[in-house]
Amino acid sequence: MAKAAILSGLEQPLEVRDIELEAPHAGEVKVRLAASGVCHSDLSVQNGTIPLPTPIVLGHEGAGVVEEIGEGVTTVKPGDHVVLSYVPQCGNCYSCKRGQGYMCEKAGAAVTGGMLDGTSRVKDSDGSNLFVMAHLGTFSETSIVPEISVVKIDNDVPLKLASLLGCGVQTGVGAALNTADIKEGDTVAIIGCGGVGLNAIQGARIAGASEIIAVDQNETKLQMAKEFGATTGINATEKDPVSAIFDLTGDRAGVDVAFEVIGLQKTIEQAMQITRRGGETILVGVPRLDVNLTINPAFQLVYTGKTVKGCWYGSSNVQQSVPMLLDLWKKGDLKLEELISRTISVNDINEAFEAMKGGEVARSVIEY
Ligand code: PAD
Ligand code: ZN
Repeated sequence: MAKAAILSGLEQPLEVRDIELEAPHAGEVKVRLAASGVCHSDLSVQNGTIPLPTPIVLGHEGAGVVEEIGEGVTTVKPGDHVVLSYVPQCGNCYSCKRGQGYMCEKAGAAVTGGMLDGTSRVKDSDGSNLFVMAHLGTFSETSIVPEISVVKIDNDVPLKLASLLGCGVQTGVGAALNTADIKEGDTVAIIGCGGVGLNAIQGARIAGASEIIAVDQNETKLQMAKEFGATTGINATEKDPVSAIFDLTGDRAGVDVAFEVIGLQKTIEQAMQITRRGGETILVGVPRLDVNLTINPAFQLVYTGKTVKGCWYGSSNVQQSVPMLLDLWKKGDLKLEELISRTISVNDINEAFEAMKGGEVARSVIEY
């Protein structure tokens, strides 16, 4: 039995109650969660931006301790500390073998809300099956997850900090280090400085960008952005970010790399506009499925030599990037503690969603 936060339908508040878990099947692992970050993508399932079946245990950014392993599991054993990856990475498929673990062919099954074979390991209090987000469902004290969704880490890393590597840090830092091609001395802009955007900012700093322009509509976020490495902040409620960035970049008319980390049509268009000729636009925010762009290919892509790139999970291969990120943290180059605005109990999940809607927090982290 485990206490979990369940979404029963669109726009419903989450309900916290006990669930029952089966033993892990072959190739699966039972993990006792220590912590789970609350990401905007969880909220996006609740409001329908990311369509997933319900009733579902949300949460996809977690870390914990392996409690039990299923048949054939070799990479972890009970007692191991692990970060959960919201993208399973098998290491053997076409994408994984080409260094694109974030596009692993096993990952498509996540839309079913089940395990890799589509079936459920979790039952509600009335005995009916529950779905889980991203094969994980980290808003639960305990979870059954695929072996290929766990990354073993050293036992001395605080699990509360490690949980953030499961999504926000991996995605944001990876967007800057892997998806984008930031060169030493580049000027970059980040539109949206929440839990993911702040990590794109610190990733850009690590990649050697010399000017980092942060755009948000919340003054607290712009303050945080500066702590994470932004050199300039633009409050989008006070100034039009596009003309402000044209003013800042002079004849170049835009930044070398622009990141959109919200998922709105308007801010995606802004990110494309503020990208200089020959520069890159990196789309990280997850838009609603009905958002469409009108692109003039001659002026916006061909004559201007611009690239627009989608970023899924920071284009990360987790077995390599998790230890790399922890090394950066140990050296003091990567901020993790500073991302945690609030530590909460799973019972406070709806308040955490409200705080996220209000733009008040970088990350709320549930501690179990
Ligand atoms: P968040 O809610 O913590 O941050 C969003 C930020 O955007 C907040 O600081 C807001 O104040 C700010 N904001 C909102 N509207 C505007 C606006 N019009 N102009 C300027 N600023 C604005 O979210 P998050 O950082 O957890 O997630 C951000 C997005 O990234 C979200 O769409 C999420 O689903 C997506 C995501 N993508 C991946 C991926 O792999 N691509 C992974 C994880 C999250
Ligand atoms: Zn996320």
